[in-house]
Amino acid sequence: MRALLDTDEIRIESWLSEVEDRSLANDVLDGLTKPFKEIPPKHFYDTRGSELFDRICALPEYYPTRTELSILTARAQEIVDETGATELVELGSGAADKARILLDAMAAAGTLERYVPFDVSEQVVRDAAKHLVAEYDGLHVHGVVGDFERHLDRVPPTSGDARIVALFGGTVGNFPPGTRRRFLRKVRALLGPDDRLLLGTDLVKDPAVIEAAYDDPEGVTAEFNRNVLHVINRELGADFVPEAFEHIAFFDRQREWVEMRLRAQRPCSVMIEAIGLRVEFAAGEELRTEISAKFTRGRVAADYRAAGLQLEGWYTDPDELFALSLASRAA
Ligand code: SAH
Ligand code: AVI
Repeated sequence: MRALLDTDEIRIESWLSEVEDRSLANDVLDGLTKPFKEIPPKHFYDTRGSELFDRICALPEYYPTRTELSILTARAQEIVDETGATELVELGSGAADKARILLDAMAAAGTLERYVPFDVSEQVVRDAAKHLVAEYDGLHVHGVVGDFERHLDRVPPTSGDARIVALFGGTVGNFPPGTRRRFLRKVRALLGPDDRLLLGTDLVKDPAVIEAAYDDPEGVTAEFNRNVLHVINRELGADFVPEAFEHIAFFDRQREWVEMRLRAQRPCSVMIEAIGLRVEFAAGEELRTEISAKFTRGRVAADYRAAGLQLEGWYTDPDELFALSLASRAA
């Protein structure tokens, strides 16, 4: 562990070590030598990737962010009053815009003590910590820079009072179904009897609406998608030509998830120096970079049951585009 910052109000620690962290190298070696090439979506989020994601959130086609914000605005006080939470742990915290709504409600209830942003991107954790301590009197921020698939047990122990562990944005849909349930089981281990999980899930709807959200005319999502190639070039000394790859996004109606892919527009031979790997792409060959599962209430409840959690609250918008749900440890 590296302590990145330690003051009266802010502590930030990183569990990502530059020397030992072989995660990108391993994922690239495994993913690009499979018969169907694939890279997990966590590698989108360097500083540029996080900025591109923030631009996606402001696009008119990308309904999840503004819809989740509206649900949260309507329900935050009720959720905080019901849970009595003094602490918010946010996994994949990003710009922390959604956290602010809950922190406002906790401040209004007079319970606000601590915010724990957890993200793989050091910059977003640092920025959130700096801004939030300036905005909320007496707030302590304990930031964790890490991979929530590997470092969830590094979330600091609860202060003893109730806490909310939140995962917003529909990020849980970026895990394949089996991994998703294992992840939720690990999240369960963070919850004491009075703690609650607050989970954002994008809902199944008209495929045209979903596909538009993942293929905007400005090309911001395309640039976000190609960013993973920039990351591999920089971090692993590769020579991808990102512009040679076309952004693809489609809704798989059977699996009810969106897939983002990058399609080679011509044959490409790519050298990845750091792992001594040459990879060939045929013209038209695709690399899967993300799945984004869409949910029904039944699917969320079933995932909770499989992970030892129980659904306690379901909050949605009038058009049922997106849902927030509250869960506790099952008895
Ligand atoms: N919660 C925000 C951001 C969602 S984007 C919102 O709802 O708008 C997903 C966030 O999760 C990004 O900030 C990204 O850096 C982070 N993330 C993705 N994979 C991660 C991982 N494996 N471990 C930790 N953080 C991760
Ligand atoms: C972070 N995650 C929930 C986003 C999603 O919608 O699956 C990432 C994203 N991919 C393309 N646009 C946004």
